[in-house]
Amino acid sequence: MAVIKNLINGKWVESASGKTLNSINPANIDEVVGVVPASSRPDVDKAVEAARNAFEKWRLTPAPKRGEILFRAAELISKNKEELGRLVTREMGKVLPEGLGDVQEAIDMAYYMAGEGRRLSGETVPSELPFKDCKSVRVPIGVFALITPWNFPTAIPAWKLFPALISGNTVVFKPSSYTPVAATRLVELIVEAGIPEGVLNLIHGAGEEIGEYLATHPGIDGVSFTGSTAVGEKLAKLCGGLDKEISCEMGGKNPIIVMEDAKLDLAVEGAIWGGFGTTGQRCTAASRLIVHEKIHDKFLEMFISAAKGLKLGDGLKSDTKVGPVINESQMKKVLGYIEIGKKEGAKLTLGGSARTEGGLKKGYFIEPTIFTEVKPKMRVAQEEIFGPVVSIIKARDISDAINIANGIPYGLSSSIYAQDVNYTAIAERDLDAGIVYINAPTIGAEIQLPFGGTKKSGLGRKEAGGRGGALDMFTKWKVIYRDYSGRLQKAQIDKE
Ligand code: UN1
Repeated sequence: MAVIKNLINGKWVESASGKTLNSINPANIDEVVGVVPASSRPDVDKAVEAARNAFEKWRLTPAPKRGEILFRAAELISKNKEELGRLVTREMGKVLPEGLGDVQEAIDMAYYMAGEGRRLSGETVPSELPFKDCKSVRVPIGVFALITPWNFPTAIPAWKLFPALISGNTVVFKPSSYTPVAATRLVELIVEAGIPEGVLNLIHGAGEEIGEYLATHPGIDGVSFTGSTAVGEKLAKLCGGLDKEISCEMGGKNPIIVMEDAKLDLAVEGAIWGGFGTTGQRCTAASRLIVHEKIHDKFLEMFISAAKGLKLGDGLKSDTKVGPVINESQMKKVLGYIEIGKKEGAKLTLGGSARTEGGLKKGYFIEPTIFTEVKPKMRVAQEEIFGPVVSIIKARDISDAINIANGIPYGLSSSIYAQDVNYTAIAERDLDAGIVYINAPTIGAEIQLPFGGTKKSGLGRKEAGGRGGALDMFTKWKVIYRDYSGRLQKAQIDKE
């Protein structure tokens, strides 16, 4: 069991109150993975102050030098990948190959953003006047609050930490109180890589206790949040009123469309991975399958038989395909949605219950669950469940399928399986989502392109790399005009 502390101004410290929280293995609730500080407002104040004090020096540290620290962090995380991946599985529950994938995504982001230290490019354009030049440069925003969820205990923190740091911001990082140990291990490795004191501060505690206080703190300039739509929208309202930058990655209700000409084996494999991978606990999870009526019954038969083969269990065991859900309240929420689905007339075709037999009795296990005969406006087809529950909806043709896909409050990820290029081209053009996959499921975005959604899936800037990605979240543009004529030149007025 790990005994974890907060990191404030380069020192590992307990919470001011001395109170603690336990982090529990969701596959075996007798196992305490770590004990962490239950921080309160005075701890937040200290962390914000440390980040403020460190900002000036970090801002002036050349970005390539900041990049070298990130590069060393990437090397250290790579070296410790196996240990970190196992920790992710023990603390969050996802199966080990996915725990390792989580860490790999953090490594990818560290290398990518380390490289950005030698780019961070702006524009140089000609002036309308002689002896004058004009350019735009990216500058850091200041002190960021980074608030992350439990479903990607190292990847999502890395999506925020590395772009924030390479851009010259200092940060106060608050990971989910359900996965604090993995987050701390990530931070330890960044410290080992040489991040200066106060630049990266880590504070543990319950979101209800310190989340809003941190995000709205007068010493915070910007907030990057990933979590539920309800919390994200609330924080965005509060921060907007305080003139703080805020970006939120939130929920999803992501569709896979399966057309009548799709390769069904491929579509079934993708739908299983997208729907039940990570126990459905991804904001990108494929929780809706929109299936053409001509192949609906055949697809269903194949999908159900594949889902029956998914073994529930501890993610560290090599034959486990679906791990537990994260905690008791999530378990109640998912089971509650299964009841809602039954009541509103969807047909429960597979699963639907918690499982407690044998090795499952100490964890939060729910069977892979399939609803069929789902109507597009039912709650199980509209609301994010965040568990191993997939709803299947019949569609008449491509335009019916696209309408159903878009007819939800979310727009994060989407997918189509089809051979006809005209179908896939229409899907590319018309699916209202931040990400569209062709012949691949809704999960598995790569870090070198922007990540984020439309409607209730995302507010503000996007995450990750590429044009329109996280550098836009963590920097602001400054424009510089330099006049070297030695006289007053008047733009728009001088004739020569
Ligand atoms: C999330 O579920 O919050 O595209 C992030 C994916 C992963 C990231 C998911 N790369 O599924």
